[in-house]
Amino acid sequence: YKLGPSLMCADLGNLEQNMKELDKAGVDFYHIDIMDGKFVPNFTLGPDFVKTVRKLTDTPIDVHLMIEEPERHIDLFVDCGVEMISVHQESTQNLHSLLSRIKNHGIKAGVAINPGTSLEFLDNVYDLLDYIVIMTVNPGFAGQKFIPTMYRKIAKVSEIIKKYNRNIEIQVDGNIGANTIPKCEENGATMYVLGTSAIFNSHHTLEENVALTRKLFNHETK
Ligand code: S6P
Ligand code: MG
Repeated sequence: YKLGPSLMCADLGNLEQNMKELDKAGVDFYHIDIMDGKFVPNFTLGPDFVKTVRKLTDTPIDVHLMIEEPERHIDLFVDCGVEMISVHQESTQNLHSLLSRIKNHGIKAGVAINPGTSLEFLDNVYDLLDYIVIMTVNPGFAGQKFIPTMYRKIAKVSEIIKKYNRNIEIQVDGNIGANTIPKCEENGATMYVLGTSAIFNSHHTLEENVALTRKLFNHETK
C-alpha cells in the first residue's frame, strides 16, 4: 500500500516543516486537491502551490483536479513537474483524449469517480489508466464522513481491474483513517489519501500519526 498526505489539510503556514516531517516519515506521494468553485462548491490550491511543493520535495506529487473542463487547464499542471494527475469522469466530455494527453507527457493518469457515478465507462478507458480514485465522500471538503456503500465499489473496481489484467492502482480519498482503512484494504484499495482523519489532527505529531496509520494495515499485504 501507499500513503499520500492531502496537503490541503496541512498547516499552510508551516508547509515546509510539515513536509520535512512527512518525508522523514517516508510517505509515498503528496496529494494536492485543486478545486474551482464550480465542479465542487469550494476553492483550494492551484498551480503556484504545486510548484512550491515541487521545490520542497522529490517525493511523487499527485494532483487531483476537481475542476470543470479540465482539458482547458491540464497544461498548467503538467508544467509543474508532477508525477500523477487525476481528472474526474464527470468533469469532461473527452475523458479518453484527456487521459492520452496526460500519458503523452509521461505522467501517470488517473480517473476520479464521484460516489454517485457508475463504473461502466471504465471499459472504454482502462488502457490509459494508471490509477482509479474512488471518492469515498462527495468531493469539496475535508472532514466529511465516509459513505459506506463505497466499500462495495472498491471491491467491484478490484474485480474489474483483475478482469482487464492490468496493473492499475486503486486510490481511496475521503475520511481515510482508523475507522475505514481496514475495510478499504480488505476490498482491494492500494493508495490511501491521508487528511484530517488520519494525520492532520492535533493528537500527535505528523510522524507519529503516519506511524500509527501504518499499524492499521495488515502486514501480510505490505
Ligand atoms: C475532498 C478531497 C480530499 C480531502 C481529503 C481530506 O474533496 O478530494 O482529498 O483533502 O478527503 O481527508 P479527510 O480525512 O479530512 O476526509
Ligand atoms: Mg482529493
